[in-house]
Amino acid sequence: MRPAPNSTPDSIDIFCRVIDNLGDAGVCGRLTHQLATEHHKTVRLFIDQPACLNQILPDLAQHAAIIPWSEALRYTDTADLVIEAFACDLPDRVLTAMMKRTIPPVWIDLEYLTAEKWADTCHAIPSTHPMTGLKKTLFFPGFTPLTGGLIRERDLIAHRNRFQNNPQDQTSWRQAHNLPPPDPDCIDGSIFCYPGAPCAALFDDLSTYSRPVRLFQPVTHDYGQETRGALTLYRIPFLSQKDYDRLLWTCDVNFVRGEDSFVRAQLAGRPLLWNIYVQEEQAHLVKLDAFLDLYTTAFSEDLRKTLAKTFHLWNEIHQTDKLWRWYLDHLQQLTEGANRWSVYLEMQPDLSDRLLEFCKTL
Ligand code: TRH
Repeated sequence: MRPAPNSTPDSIDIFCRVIDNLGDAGVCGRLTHQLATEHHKTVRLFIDQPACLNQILPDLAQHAAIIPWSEALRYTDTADLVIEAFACDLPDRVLTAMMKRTIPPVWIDLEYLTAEKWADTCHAIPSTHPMTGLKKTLFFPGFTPLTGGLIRERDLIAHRNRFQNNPQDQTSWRQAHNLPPPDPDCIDGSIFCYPGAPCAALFDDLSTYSRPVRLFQPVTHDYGQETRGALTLYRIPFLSQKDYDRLLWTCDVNFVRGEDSFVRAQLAGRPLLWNIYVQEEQAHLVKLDAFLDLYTTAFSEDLRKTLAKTFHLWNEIHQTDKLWRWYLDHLQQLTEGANRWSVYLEMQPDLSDRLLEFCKTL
């Protein structure tokens, strides 16, 4: 039975099919973890590639059931809340079980993140599923109070602040990952991007920078270290999500991609450069500009324009323009802007709270 109005669901099923890379599993695993550990819900994550979670969320199975997608074909009991992530198409068996309940579960279609304005109006819109007559509601993560918000663990910002204000903690963490300690003479960055990003132009430019630059790049093989002029690139083993946060927190600038690392970099309160996931008909560029419009609202006009250009350069493979040095020259202003943005996000309820609040309204 679904819980009475004004209460939140006790049990939650999340369905996820991995399209590519780690983002879909990363988002669903993170949400599963938070709903189980902070909200004390009974959560089952049905996922077609459970192995993706081993490295990024090694302790998830201690808190929630991780169930291979094939098991959904034997699905009988639905949870109070069913989350279909990224329109992954629930198996017929699941739809049948949902229809069989006297009071059907709350069915949420958790969508991809966008800063586009329409997300404000399309968020939380219900529709009737044509085949089953069940009600399904679109849930759009986003940056404004009118959207579904962003995943942000309850203590994340307190942990981040403690870590960022404690050089010893940062040094110990770095030592454990074979990274050099923080050094005020150096600029440290993390880098996680798609193969299409213009890394060659970036590395060229940074190798002649006026200060040493150290870039830390999590990779799955070919670990090692390479120095070219002012730039040293450290290829380190891929991290868990928890450690990846610490990497973002300890760096002066973070190159991130996709969706989840992009959000975590914003919550790190440090400047970022976003390598956006390419979509058909250049739809991703509209998404990129929508984000920049919001993110740079409080920046000076000059900074705003050049920052937007830098973000665009980072998304064009054949780019040879050299704006990276400009970026590093303006790190202080960019850090102030990144902090303001993080505070703006911190003031809003996170996605899990909005999701559970939404269930109460039904
Ligand atoms: O991996 P991504 O490119 O993921 C996605 C998918 O491609 C998806 O299909 C697409 O729709 C979406 O992007 C927009 O990038 P993302 O979203 O940043 O996910 C990476 C995950 O990996 C995230 O949860 C953070 C995690 N991670 C670690 O845990 N450790 C690491 O060392 C790194 C670099 C990342």
